Amino acid sequence: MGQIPFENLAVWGGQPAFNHPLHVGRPNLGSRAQFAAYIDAIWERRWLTNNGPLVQELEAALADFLGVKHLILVNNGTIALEIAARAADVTGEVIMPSMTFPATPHAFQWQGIKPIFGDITPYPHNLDPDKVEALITPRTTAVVGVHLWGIPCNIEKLEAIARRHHLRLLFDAAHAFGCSYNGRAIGNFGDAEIFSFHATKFFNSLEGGAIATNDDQLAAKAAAMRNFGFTGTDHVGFVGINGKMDETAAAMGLVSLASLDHFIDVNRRNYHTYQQELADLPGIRLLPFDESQRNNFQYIVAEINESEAGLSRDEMMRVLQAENVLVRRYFYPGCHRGEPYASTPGHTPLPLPVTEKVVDQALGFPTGTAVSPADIQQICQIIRLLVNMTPQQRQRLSQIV
Ligand code: T4K
Repeated sequence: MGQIPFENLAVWGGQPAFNHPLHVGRPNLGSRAQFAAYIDAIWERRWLTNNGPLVQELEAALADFLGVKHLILVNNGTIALEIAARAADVTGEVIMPSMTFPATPHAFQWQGIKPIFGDITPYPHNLDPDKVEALITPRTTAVVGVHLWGIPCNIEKLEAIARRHHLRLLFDAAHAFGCSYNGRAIGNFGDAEIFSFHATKFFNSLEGGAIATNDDQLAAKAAAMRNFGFTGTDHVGFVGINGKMDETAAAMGLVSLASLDHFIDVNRRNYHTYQQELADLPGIRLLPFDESQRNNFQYIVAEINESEAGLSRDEMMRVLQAENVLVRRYFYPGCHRGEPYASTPGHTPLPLPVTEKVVDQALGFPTGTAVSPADIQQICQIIRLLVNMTPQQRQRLSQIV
């Protein structure tokens, strides 16, 4: 692969390095023929939704895969969080990180439960358990940990806090399907964990999500709540919502499940390629995975330290995007800076210094089955070029991006 001359960077108006966009979150696709066969069968059966046979088949397969007692499929990860919160009787205030996708706080705020943002640790980018207790008030009923980038929270410490203060413990495991903690599959921790199977997740059901729990009572409530609260024909036991997954989504989930190992192998290969290519570059810190555990490697995130790399995360992002490398500043600027949390008091009672730093440094890179090792080598060549700029080149670049 040829070295790209500085003069040829697309920010100066030249041809982008890639003639098609490389996305973060480009969907992984399994067998099209298998999907078509499922669709034919759906047609034949005329059973489209409302706990159809494919939903039941996928539920059983996923519960078995995770070794969890109950897995309740729903139509997306946000609804999974909303239902899990209600089924666990969460009210008042709930402590969670700000460093997450807005779906996490919104799922609670939407039902009048106040998100209280706590800081994260520098690594992993998850709720810092040592800063949780200072946020507990008489109104607190739950802690929500987010396994960001699929890297598990410090579950033991969060469990101890929840036990000590009689709080519910939920995990937003939207990124962590297929990952493990101390050898046990994510999905088995806290009162419940939720997954997202959105198109951009490495394992997708078009749109979709799930609640996983080993608590029989919580599971029964959640299953009823996703279907308007029906606990039997003509009998409504709880307030409910329409959270049902339809048969086409379940078909896609089954197709994705058949290719799960392949998707993880590709993600692992891509991660190792980035690791190898970026290892010696100053100021670029690829977030590591603990390879003694199971990982899905679906989010490739690096922290860009401006003083060491010689350019800021945002400058790097603009150069790469001009090259058609659609890197993302997940999750800039942090939920606490978005509405309604920024302008209603009390959501951020304590400063979030680590979050503030991470939201300014984190950059997500393209991966998945639509990205090849050669693509990654080329992306990393551009990054190398940027990190090795002369002071004059640096100055020129800073005037344009
Ligand atoms: N908790 C956490 C921690 C989450 O990250 C999420 C969702 C949730 C809860 C809620 O789960 P869901 O209710 O969504 O099931 C995307 C996803 O929409 C969202 O599911 C995900 N997290 C989040 C991290 O990423 P955006 O706003 O970044 O999506 P968008 O449209 O910019 O797409 C991302 C990239 O993927 C783009 O470069 C385009 C590409 N793409 C996307 C789609 C949908 C494709 O190439 N093909 C496609 O079909 O939120």
